[in-house]
Amino acid sequence: MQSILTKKEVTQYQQEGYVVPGFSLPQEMVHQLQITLQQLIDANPNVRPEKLVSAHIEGKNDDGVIGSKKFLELAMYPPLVDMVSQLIGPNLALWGCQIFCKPTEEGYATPWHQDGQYWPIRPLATCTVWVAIEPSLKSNGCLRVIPQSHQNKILHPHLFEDKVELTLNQSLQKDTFDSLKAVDLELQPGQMSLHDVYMIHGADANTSHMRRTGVAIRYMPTTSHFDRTLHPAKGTSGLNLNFATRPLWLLKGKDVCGLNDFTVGHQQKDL
Ligand SMILES: O=C(O)CCC(=O)C(=O)O
Repeated sequence: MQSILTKKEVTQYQQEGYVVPGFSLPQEMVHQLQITLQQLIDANPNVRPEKLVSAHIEGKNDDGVIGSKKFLELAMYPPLVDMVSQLIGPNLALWGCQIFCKPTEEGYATPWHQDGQYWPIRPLATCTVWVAIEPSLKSNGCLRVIPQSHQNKILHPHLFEDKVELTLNQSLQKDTFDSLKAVDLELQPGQMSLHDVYMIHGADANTSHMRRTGVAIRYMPTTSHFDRTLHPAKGTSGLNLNFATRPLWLLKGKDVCGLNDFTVGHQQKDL
């Protein structure tokens, strides 16, 4: 089978910490996801649309969201799994999926951060596929990355940001990176970016008249352990996260570390 990512794209991810591949979702699939997105928002009137954690788990999940298996189907879509496998290896688990939908005019900002500092994965490893369901542009708060910031595999100190209007209450100290180096990842619906767990990234608030939505799908190599006993950000992320009962799906290969539990959280939630 032909690989989805070109050699150049794989190298770009390894060297820069992110890539926007030439591959994008078929238009009909994007259209269906836009319908599902609206259903998800309507089903969760009390959850901020930037914080729709575990949107892929059908029914009410332990992160407080009523999710849809349509997002699980997206996470399992073979071209996505193949791309991630090209980047982090043949043994893959799906462990998370969050919708970041920033409404018009008052969509929350995402502070500069590294994902790894609030995730219970050891050794720390994850590739996120961020799929645009709506246009994600400079004008409505697209994802911004600091190229090469993943290279030393260092988690820099994060501060607790005590503000409501943020997608995440963890923010990198300003002197740990140069924000002038930021690259805007502008995407049209169906396009996607992939980023490494150590990558410094963030996004401006959406003050425009155009809603901005991405689905962030989290995949880890099974050489790593999703350790349910860890609480890295000690409840200060501002997200409702319940890692203790978060279901994992083995999508490809085997559980190399032998420590991951693929049964927890699956009761009545399988496809
Ligand atoms: O979409 C956003 O604003 C933030 C996304 C993000 O931080 C992530 O996917 O890790």
